[in-house]
Amino acid sequence: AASQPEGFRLLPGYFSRPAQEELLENLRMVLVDAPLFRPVMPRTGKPFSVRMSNCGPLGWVSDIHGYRYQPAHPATGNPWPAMPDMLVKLWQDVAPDAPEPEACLINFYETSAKMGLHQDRDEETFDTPVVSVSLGDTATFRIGGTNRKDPTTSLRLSSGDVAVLGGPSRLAFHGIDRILPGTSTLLKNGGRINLTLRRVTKA
Ligand code: MD5
Ligand code: FE
Repeated sequence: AASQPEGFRLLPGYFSRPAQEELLENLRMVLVDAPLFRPVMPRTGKPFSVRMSNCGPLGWVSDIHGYRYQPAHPATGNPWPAMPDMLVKLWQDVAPDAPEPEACLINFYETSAKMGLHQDRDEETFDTPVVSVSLGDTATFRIGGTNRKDPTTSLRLSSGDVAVLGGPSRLAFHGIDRILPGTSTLLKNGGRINLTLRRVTKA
C-alpha cells in the first residue's frame, strides 16, 4: 500500500503452517493457566468485542480504572505464564538490537469482533518495536500516521504473518476493521488470534 508509515515491516507467511500449529499448541497451554477475559473500557465499563490474555512478565489489562500493565491475571491473580520460546526467538530474529520482550498480549477475535483506531501508548518506552503475529482468519488492518486525522491505508493480515512496527510507525494509529470468516482452517471454530510482543519498561 502507498502510505504505510516508515518503520512498518510486514513479513507475510513468516510462520509455516506446521509452525503455526506448534505456536497454537503453546498458546492453548498458556490459556489453560491464564484464561481469556473480556476487558472493559475505562470509565464507561463498555465491554471490548475482543477477549484477551497475556504471557510474559507483564500483561496489558483494561478495566473501569484505566489501561495498564500488571504482573498478574486480573481474574485468577496468578502471574502470567512464561512466553513460549518460539515467540522469544521471533523477537530475537526481527528485533535483534532490542532488549528482551516483557509482554505478549493475546487478542482473540470472534468473527464479529473489531478494534477501533487507537495508538499504543501505555508502555514506558517507544524506542522498541511492537511485533505482531496473526493466526487464523484474515483481518483487514488499518494503519495511519501519528495524528488521528492522518490518511490511513488498509491491508490484510493473514495466518502466519508477522508485522514489525518500529520507528515512526510505533506510534501510528491503527485498528482492525473486520475479520474475514472462513479464510483459514487453523482454528477449528474460526476467528482470529493476534499476538503483540512488546518491551514495556526502559531497558
Ligand atoms: C490486532 N492489535 O490485530 C491489533 C493490531 C493491539 C492491537 O492493535 O494493540 O493489541 S496488531 C498490529 C499493531 C500492534 C501494535 C501497534 C501497531 C500495530 N501499530 O502501531 O500500527 O489485534
Ligand atoms: Fe494496538
